[in-house]
Amino acid sequence: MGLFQKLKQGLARTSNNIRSKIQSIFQPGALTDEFLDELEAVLIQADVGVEATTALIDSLREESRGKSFETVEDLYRTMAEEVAGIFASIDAPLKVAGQGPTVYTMVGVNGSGKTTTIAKLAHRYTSQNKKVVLAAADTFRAAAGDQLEVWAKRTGADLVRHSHGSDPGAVAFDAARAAIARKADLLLVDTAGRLHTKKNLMEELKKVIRVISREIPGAPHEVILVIDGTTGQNGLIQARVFARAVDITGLCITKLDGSSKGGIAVAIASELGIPVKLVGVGEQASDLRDFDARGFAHSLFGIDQVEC
Ligand SMILES: Nc1nc2c(ncn2[C@@H]2O[C@H](COP(=O)(O)OP(=O)(O)O)[C@@H](O)[C@H]2O)c(=O)[nH]1
Ligand SMILES: [Mg+2]
Repeated sequence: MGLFQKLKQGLARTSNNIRSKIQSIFQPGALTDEFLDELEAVLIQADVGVEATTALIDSLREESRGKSFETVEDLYRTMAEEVAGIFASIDAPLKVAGQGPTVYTMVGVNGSGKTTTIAKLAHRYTSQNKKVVLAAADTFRAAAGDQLEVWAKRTGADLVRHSHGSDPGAVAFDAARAAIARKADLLLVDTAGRLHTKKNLMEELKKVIRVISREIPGAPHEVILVIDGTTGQNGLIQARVFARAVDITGLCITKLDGSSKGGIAVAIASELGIPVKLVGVGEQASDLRDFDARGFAHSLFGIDQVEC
């Protein structure tokens, strides 16, 4: 199955839900205020978030003035384009260093998919014959380093790790030095995600980022917040917490192959103005794709689209 099909299937529950609710209230013709109110509730329930929903409803109201929607499919298409527009307005591809290693740091709560996403990126870049170094800066979870080691071996990436419980800043330092010395193209930095000591975690992340930026000018080129696409509104709350502490440059929404609530991607992008850069659509190394705003938006409304 293609990655786009996996995404579409993963979003099927959300899109079916959205479609059946809209279908039940849709009447051909002009959009009434009553309909728009109900539509608002449908979007909120789909985790699109208050801010994005308000913006969508407002522009739909604007756009539909003097216009009539003959079929509900017309409406889905208009809405999908609007959602795509929210993403497109902040869209930015993964940044790459002009010279020296490009550094991507993954942050996010435990279980969101940071280590897996690093593995997928390692797979992507080693497949392109790039030299990749992984930094196991999640020293909190004993298994995290082991997990990364398995993926390093599998993908042919180098790994820099210290013993369990050691200073993540020191791992970042060694990894940055190693990436430069070995003329690596990519340095991918894994971090811890425990939230019960929120303050310490944020301080730790800041330190990791500080160390990297000191050792490699212009780095990290991306600080990617990894969000589990199945967590709904919790994802928005997590994004606010992380964005307050560190400068998040992009999002990776994972588990969009599962029973995800993809609406959360719209909510975060809209409220925090952070572009979605990557989506995870499975547990395999190849299950990662660059974010495609239109493809995603069309999938959210269950609109058939050719593979893109
Ligand atoms: N179905 C699916 N599972 C994923 C995806 N990304 C990560 N996972 C799974 O989510 C779990 C937690 O992932 P992990 O990378 O260890 O999260 P971390 O704690 O943030 O490092 C693992 O079982 C992964 O296999 C994805 O895109 N789709
Ligand atoms: Mg991990």
